[in-house]
Amino acid sequence: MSSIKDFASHFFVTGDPLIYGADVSIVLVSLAIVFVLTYYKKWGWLWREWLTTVDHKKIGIMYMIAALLMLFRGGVDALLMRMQLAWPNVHFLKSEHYNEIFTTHGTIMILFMAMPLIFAMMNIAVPLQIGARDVAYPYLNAISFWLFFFGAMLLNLSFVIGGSPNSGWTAYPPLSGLEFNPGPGENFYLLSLSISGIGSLATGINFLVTILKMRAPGMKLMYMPLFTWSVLATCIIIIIAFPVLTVALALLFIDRLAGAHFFTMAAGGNPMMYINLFWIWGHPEVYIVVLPAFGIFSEVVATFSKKTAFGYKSMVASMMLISVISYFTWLHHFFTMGAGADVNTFFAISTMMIGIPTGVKIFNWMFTMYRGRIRLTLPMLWTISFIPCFAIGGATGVMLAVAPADYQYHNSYFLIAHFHQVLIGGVVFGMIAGMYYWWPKMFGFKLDERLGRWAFWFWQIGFYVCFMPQYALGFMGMTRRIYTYPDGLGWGPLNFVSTVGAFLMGVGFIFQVWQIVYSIKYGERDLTGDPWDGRTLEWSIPSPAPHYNFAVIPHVKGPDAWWTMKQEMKKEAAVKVDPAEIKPIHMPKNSGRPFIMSVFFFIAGFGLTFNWIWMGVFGLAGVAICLLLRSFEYDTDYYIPVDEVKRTEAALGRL
Ligand code: HEM
Ligand SMILES: [Cu+2]
Repeated sequence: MSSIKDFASHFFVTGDPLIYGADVSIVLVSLAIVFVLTYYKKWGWLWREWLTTVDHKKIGIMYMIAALLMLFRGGVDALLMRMQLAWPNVHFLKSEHYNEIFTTHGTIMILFMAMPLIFAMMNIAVPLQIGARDVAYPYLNAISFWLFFFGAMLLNLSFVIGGSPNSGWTAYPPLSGLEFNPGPGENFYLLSLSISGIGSLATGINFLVTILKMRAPGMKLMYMPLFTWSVLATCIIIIIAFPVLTVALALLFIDRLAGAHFFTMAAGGNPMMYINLFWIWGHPEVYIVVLPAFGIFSEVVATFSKKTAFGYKSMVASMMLISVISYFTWLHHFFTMGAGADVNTFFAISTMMIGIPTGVKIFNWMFTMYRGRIRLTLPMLWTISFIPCFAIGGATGVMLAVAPADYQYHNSYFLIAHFHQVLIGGVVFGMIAGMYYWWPKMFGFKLDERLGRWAFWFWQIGFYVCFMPQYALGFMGMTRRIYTYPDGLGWGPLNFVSTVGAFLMGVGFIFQVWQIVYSIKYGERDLTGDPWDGRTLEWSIPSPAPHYNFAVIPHVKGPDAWWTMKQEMKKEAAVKVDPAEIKPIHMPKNSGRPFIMSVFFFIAGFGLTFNWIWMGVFGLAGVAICLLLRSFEYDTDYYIPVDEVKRTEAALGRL
């Protein structure tokens, strides 16, 4: 009995009411899901329609749902931290617990919220924008999604089983090494990021090939919508950056599992090596998440100003430039670690240079709006609010890039305020704009404007109330990653204000949940397929798109393909499909293997986290078998007959 208890207390996290609460809610939510699925007999539907799907639109929706759940989890972490810091000498969270929370918050927000959210938008929009029927490798696309999903689940599990990582989202050794950090926490971090990282790399390759190879006839590169361009730039960064991360994580894991010394001074290794590798990925990573947001803003501004994007070519050039320069800035993350004046100067200048193309883009968005017929819809509101927010974030970024001054700001709350300003103002606002913009395309109805405006204002006001005081706190000497502070430093009031702001954003999020639930019932249906009077091809087909997307692949004659088609003929005529042109459509078949293979990855990751080699081997063997089976599979695709396409299109009023 006592040995069981011993084992269980090593295995399950105990001793904290918050964690018992989480245990209970995990069990309850799981039971509720199982009950609902069984009661409504939905298991078969779930498996056939979703878990085995290779349709990019459904994969995009699953990414979006998972990312919003992770935004909730990361947001709860954020609120817990802000509660802890609201007054001096609070003892709500223990120091150890605070460390775990800022670690999981950062990790989840960047890797399991921002990344999947951009993958969601890519999946939902890119194939439609370029007139394709799917991505280049639909089966691989499903694998990418499930690897991300199970990677995220692995990290989330650490909260109740084994214990969370606690050395920050950057996991610098030696703190994250075995000597100072025994136990499974860091292993959870390393393995979950590795598993989902494979998926991200595959997504980068998949979309690069899709954009280069799958465009509709006539769509030259310079005719592509700006969102597609932003994804192309992003994919290039992903393909170069992610392998570096994987190597860094693998080496650190080998240090921990097998006692190697890549990053331990003692036996000839060097922690600086890890720090370099991490940021060679980490800096480009921030552009991986922000460039697609730039793409979304470009689409939204053009659509809701009724104008072609101003300075298309300079937009493209600036994105490509950013994707290159972002590789030469990584060292600004450790100006204070002794690289010397020359090296610091190089990286200070390269960092500041990124401001130039970014500034070009900001001016282009403003010139697009200038004299445009602006409609203040929800996507447009979020886009307009992004501009000042990102301008301030960019300015404080340039302040941080002044190497000697960074000795003052380094690891202070000034930095915390800066990166939240660009990550929330850029990435989160951008993805929310994209979500509102493409929502009718995904689901066939619009999200309610009135509730959306409440959400918007709560988010906006909350944002500034939360983060502006933090710049001041940074100047007052408050450092990051401290779990409490003494009275008498004058930090109390500003921290309290900041916490209030965080909760206002929380209210904004609740409004959005309400907005979605409300709109499912009462949202305005989109019967035209083109609710915003759009400019790009995704608006030329019905909402939601039939699963083959285009009954007849369009011919593209210039930029803003759909807009020109609408100009040339009446809109009713433009959406009509010529029955003579319909041919059988070649589509990939669904497959359960991406899901099953990712479960094996999860098992391997879980086993290795606890150093249970047998379980790791078992999981990896499962992965190998899945791969092997796939290579002997020939029955992977099928044709949709012409009749069926005709029937579908007729039902949608397109024939
Ligand atoms: C929604 C409102 C948010 C609030 C109130 C918030 C709050 C916080 C707080 C209090 C910290 C810890 C600071 C410290 O003690 O050192 C933190 C750290 C961090 N946050 Fe957020 N956050 C929010 C959203 C986000 C988003 C959207 C992202 C990324 C896309 C993000 C990324 C990070 C990262 C990377 C860290 C650093 C973690 C570390 O030091 O290891 N946060 N945040
Ligand atoms: Cu950086």
